[in-house]
Amino acid sequence: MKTTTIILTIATLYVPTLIQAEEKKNCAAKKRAAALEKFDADGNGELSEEEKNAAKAAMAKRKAAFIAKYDTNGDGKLDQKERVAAKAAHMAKYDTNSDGKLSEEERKAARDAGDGFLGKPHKAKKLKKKAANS
Ligand SMILES: [Ca+2]
Ligand SMILES: [Ca+2]
Repeated sequence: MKTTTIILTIATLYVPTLIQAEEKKNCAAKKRAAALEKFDADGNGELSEEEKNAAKAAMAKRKAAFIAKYDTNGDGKLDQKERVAAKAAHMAKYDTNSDGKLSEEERKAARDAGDGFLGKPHKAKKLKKKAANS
């Protein structure tokens, strides 16, 4: 009985961590695959230094455009309130079935429109939690 309780407690504590780690890993793998698809100009399945630099430049440009769009107080960065507003605008635009989440298809639609949310889904979840608690 005691052993079962201990095992259940350990499982309860560590399973969410493992799931989060898995989500992060999947997210990173998807990002890598998307970057490869987009920036592997010579199609050799790897990113050369030049291709990596092109990818970095494109990301920096995208990030600057994103910040400019949602930086309502004009300080050149996004504070938590601006990020939450950005996320809300993004959800309003791409959560086409209005379930309050972005499915893989909805996320893909945003990416295809060149409007992928900056930040990982698990980070967006954390932001949402923070906003709910404040
Ligand atoms: Ca700002
Ligand atoms: Ca949805």
